[in-house]
Amino acid sequence: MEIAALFQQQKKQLAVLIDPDKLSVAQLEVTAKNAQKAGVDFFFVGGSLMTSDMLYHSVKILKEYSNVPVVLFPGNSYQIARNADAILFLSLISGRNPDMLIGMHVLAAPYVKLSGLKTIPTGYMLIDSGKPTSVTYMSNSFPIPNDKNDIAACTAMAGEMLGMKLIYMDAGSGAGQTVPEKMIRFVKDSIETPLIVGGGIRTTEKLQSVMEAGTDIVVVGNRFEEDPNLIFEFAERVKQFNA
Ligand code: 1GP
Repeated sequence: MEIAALFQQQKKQLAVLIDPDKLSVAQLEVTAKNAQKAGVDFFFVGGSLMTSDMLYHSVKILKEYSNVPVVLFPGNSYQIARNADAILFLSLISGRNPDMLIGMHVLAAPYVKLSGLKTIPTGYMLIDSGKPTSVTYMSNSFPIPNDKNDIAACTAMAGEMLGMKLIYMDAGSGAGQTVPEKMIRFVKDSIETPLIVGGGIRTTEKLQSVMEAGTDIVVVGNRFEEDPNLIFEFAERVKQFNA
């Protein structure tokens, strides 16, 4: 199946977020093997700031130890690795920073084209999680207040009308508060586009409740960095939900 079509399935899916700065080669191997065995749907690879120059190598290791599709989730225009399967071509539609809406994209476009990566236009929305996160700081943008469901829904609708193929609501990596279920439901009811939610999801109970609220693709990063064996439990919960 074409990678873009993998995102359009009528079932819940799990994405494991890999921050190449944070995982050693040994940890990457374990994570890749566990994800493969557990039947995880995607790896998302990226971060708001990357200092290690490990992006290409991390993708290589993930692909060596698994068949799970590897999708770049870039924090800026430098995060392009041609050995991945696709790139979320993210526009930060919750913010009003022109660089994050279009500027970085112009810089990245020729390199993305040369890389041959499949691009998946994604409307990226930051949702306030109570305190500043790396991504709000690095993107120089305000997140959507987490009780403003109407703003979130209208932003997602506008993204969809602009042609985005995915909407990604993110509370930010390591967020203390996840995107509220009420907001997820509100947004989900306003769009047809598959909805990705991530940031601060640490338990299978939370995974369950964000799926019940309407999330199509759940992203988990930090919790699996701490314990890659939890991938099995989380993937099992997604499978049970789809059964
Ligand atoms: C952040 O949505 C991701 O961009 C995942 O967040 O690392 O908190 O799981 P966590």
